[in-house]
Amino acid sequence: MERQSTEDPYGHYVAGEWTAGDGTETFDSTNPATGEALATFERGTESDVDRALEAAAEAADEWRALSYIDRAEHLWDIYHELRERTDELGEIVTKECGKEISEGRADVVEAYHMVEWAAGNARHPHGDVVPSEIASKDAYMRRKPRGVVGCITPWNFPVAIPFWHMAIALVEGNTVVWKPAEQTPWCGQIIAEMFEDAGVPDGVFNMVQGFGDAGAAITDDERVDTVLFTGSAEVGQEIASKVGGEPGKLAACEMGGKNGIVVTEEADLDIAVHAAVMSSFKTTGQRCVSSERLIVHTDVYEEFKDRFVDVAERISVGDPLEEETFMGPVIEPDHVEKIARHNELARKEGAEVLVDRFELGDEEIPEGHENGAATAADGEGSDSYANGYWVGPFVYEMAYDPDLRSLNEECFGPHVALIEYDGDIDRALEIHNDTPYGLAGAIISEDYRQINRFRDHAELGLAYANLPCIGAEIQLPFGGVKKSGNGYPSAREAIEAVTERTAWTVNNSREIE
Ligand code: TXE
Repeated sequence: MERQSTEDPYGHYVAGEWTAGDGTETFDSTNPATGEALATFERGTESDVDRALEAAAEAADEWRALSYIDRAEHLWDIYHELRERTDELGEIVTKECGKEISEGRADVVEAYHMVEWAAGNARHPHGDVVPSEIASKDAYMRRKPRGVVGCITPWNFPVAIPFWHMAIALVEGNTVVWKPAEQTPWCGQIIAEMFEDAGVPDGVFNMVQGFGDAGAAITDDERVDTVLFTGSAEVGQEIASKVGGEPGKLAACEMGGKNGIVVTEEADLDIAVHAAVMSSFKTTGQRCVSSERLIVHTDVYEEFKDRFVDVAERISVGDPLEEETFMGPVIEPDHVEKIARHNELARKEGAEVLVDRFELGDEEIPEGHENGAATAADGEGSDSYANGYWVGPFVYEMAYDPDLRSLNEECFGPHVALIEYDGDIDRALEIHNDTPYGLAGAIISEDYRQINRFRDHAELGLAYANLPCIGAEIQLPFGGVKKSGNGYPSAREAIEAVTERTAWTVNNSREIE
């Protein structure tokens, strides 16, 4: 059923139609900078998911029968739309998830880069020709789509991550049922409109809005062949064990981290401070690759500390729509509380607090704002930002102890520990690797021997040298080890999760074996 009036909630996109679904509940998308509702959405139920899966299963045969290149044509239309609407969609990302505006646009840019990669890949070789043991035989590895792919995505990259999952799944010939994060349904709505405008055949792409129960209805259903998930370690672990435990089903999950940056004794401290600031505070610390542990050699510790603290004290927190803002708000009130709990835990465990701007005090108020409230000069009214979800940097030093929860549990906010180490790179690696996670990390060093040792022994999926630990290029694998994930729900490696391999051997002679 089409939305009848602008008062109606936005619905789900199933089998090529907009539908209000069966649910009786709705939910709002909220601007984290103001606390204001942006739009209202239907909350998907199990039966809404059921219809979406039915549509995806029915559309699967026709979609896989198309050539790679025909499937990619639809994605190219979406690529052009994402490019043309980057500013508009980037602003919606910022309004809905609070990341500052250049990051909002970057989220869309990353999405079209992924679509470009996936659609371009349609013209590249798929599979392998391998030598046969017998001269008269040809031996190949061929790929086939797995069928229906369920995609579950988080709020912190509300446009890029859905395309990490879906662009590859679709070009490889699968149909998709997607549930956007409940915090960013507006981005979900616009992406679904793009699929509609691109004329993607009915049932090939389906979107159900909703919460974790709708997500679980997707992952638990037997019609789903592969689940691609990005989100928390808890949910990812649950999905990986449920789905991964079933024969014939696959899950590729990418979760969070407790990422570290190692600064060695001869590091260039300009690079080190820049890398630490970008990695700890960009996206207000809400990236899976954000660093929450800075492991610094004793020879440079004091100087690094002074310089890092100086920036953390001055960094601008404010209106994410302003280009000069460095940190916007965090996603929701629960997240403010979660960060407060982590700050408190660090204190209880003996942290020496160096910067505490959790509650923005009068002297720390970003220009143009008062207690997080926009001033009249912003043209937004005097208190439109008063109800936003604001927190500032929290920096502490902590003597390393493997049992400290604060050095092991992900906060997902601008919360960062400085840990001093004495000794060689192996001591730094011992501290670095001592977390249950293994997603991303960096080394800042001028010594290639230390850099190479870090590359080879840091327990990570993404490793950087003399760079912030902040993102990845889409043509590289994106995923982690240990509690950070199993598999790679993006780029080239995601092809493994969304295709089956057939070992295909052909006898070219008339010999009977
Ligand atoms: O994640 P969830 P949340 C971490 C970060 C953050 C914490 C919680 O520490 O504070 O996770 O964030 C859907 N079956 N990261 O609550 O709950 C859910 O509806 C199937 C790191 O956002 O994992 C949403 O669409 N699906 C991360 C998606 O899973 C379920 C980014 C993510 O939600 C489900 C985000 C279930 N049982 C958070 N329960 C990163 N890797 O960057 C929830 N969902």
